[in-house]
Amino acid sequence: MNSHRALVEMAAAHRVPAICQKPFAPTLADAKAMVSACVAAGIPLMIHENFRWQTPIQAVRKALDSGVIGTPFWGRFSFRSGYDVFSGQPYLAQGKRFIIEDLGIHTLDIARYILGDVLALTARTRRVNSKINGEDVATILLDHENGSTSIVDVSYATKQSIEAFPETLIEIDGTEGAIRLSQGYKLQVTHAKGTANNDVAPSLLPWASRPWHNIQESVFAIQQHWTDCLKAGKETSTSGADNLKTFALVEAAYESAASKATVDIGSLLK
Ligand code: 89V
Repeated sequence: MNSHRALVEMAAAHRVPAICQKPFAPTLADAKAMVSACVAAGIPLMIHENFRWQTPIQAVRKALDSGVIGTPFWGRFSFRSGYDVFSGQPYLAQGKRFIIEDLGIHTLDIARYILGDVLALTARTRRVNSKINGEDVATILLDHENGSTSIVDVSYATKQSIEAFPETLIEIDGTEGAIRLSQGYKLQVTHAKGTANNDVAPSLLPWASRPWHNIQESVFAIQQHWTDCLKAGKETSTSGADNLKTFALVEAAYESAASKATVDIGSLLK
């Protein structure tokens, strides 16, 4: 993350389109500077925020866009796991910040992707695992611009009979029905005419392996989107400008957890 600004600015100086891994940058000020550098150079910048490209997340968005549940007024975006993420990525145990910065960033992005941009955020965090430095549990309340309220809850300290890693579970309530994405990639959509149940499992690409195939397929999908947008001259779904709004939620969550106050997102993005 510490290298991102220098590398993106180097790409901008050479007018080379850039993909930057999440988290965007060490600070929101760096991220804003990176967006400005790319705008000034006239090059596209995409943040590699791949979770919204997962097959089950795309299916939830499609169900909501179809209008069958009416206007959404409440949502929950949940990632609760006891998976030993530290054996593959030992650096995750070392940082002062952990779950919001590494994983919650994805969940917050999904909340924005499904229910739209956020006006205000309130967060609580804690560390359950004493062997790591950062927080491994976070509960975040979001006030969306469209008037809906959602909860983003993430945990790496949750031990259940079925380990759901790396699934994001989603509940959306609307004026005419409800959407439930539950463990095992099961999508249930209830509306005035009844209930539809669908399997929205990701495919296992030839080079992929379980349980990571969901994420691996989304990496393929975001790269495909990048090349499609480059060819068509279109802005990517997770452009630098878009991802500033997700990154602001990460910064706001740490600020709110520390101060116990609700953070106004608009003032962070000015
Ligand atoms: O997205 C990531 O960078 C990963 C994981 C999905 C495990 O959070 O760290």
